[in-house]
Amino acid sequence: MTIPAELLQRLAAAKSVTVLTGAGVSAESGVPTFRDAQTGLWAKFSPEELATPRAFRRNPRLVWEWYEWRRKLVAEARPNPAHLALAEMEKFFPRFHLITQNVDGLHQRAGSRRVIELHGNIMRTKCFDEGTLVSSWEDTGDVPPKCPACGGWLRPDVVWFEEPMPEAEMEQAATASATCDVFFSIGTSTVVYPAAALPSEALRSGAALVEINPQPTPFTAQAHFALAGAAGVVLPELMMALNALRRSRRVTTFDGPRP
Ligand code: BV8
Repeated sequence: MTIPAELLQRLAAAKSVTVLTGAGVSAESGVPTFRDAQTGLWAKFSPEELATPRAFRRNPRLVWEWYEWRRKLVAEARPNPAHLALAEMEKFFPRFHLITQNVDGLHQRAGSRRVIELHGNIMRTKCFDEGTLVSSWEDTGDVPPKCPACGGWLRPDVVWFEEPMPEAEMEQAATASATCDVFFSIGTSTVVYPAAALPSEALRSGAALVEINPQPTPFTAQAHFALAGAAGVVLPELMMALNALRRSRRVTTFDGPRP
């Protein structure tokens, strides 16, 4: 895919870039997206049916086991070229924010150092009743395991549907979306709110919206640049083109401390 010259120019002049990623960025690592049909044991459930407090209260074992299955899959997954390109992109701009809806931690494993996890992280566990993080517990054979402090159920440290968003992360994400020159929406169907409102925030503040997704989304028509391709293909090409531009124009690494 050829990266539009105008996009390269915008990026070469950009002082602040914000990226929002969704499950599509991890698709090439073998982590199923939410749009992918669930398979095997989980074929008859939709993620929206399982990722809620109600589902957990109704059948804690089922929900816990779904997350155990996903945790094992994520632990065996490796960051793909999309994650690696975004880790490189972080160093390219004076101000760069990476906001992710993903809970797999693959951005961090690819080397991204500052990641705003809007929906938590599947590799962390917390007490369902107290909300406190729990890093180890006795294997009593209970499924879900019990909180060592209060005896309540343990659960994954992710934001379920109809649960409130983490305030600090949401505030950081909203500010990063409202103060950037270029906003990338990558690998997300942009249907889950309030994350899906961030591209609108960026557009309202005058940022150029770049979408990278093989499929159209509700934002494709509003995007200044809609790159219809896989993130693992488009992002490495984008970084190669940006580096070539920098070499050709001897655009030095942006001076000034990264905030
Ligand atoms: C909230 C963590 C308010 C868990 C997730 C009633 C009450 C309260 C709220 C609501 C309500 N009714 C509706 C809502 C709002 C609700 C919502 O938006 N629902 C949707 C279904 C309409 N939102 C919430 O509930 C949020 N909380 O509003 O709180 C509140 C306030 C006070 C008190 C109480 C409540 C919380 C939402 C967070 C849910 N948690 N994940 C877990 O992972 O198990 S959401 C989860 O689904 C993801 O994190 C992500 O956000 C979303 C899936 O979206 P995507 O990441 O985009 O993935 P998807 O599969 O959809 O798309 C993949 C895309 O990639 C596709 O476009 C595909 O084309 C593309 N692709 C594929 N391959 C590639 C690719 N792209 C590039 N390269 C490739 N190779």
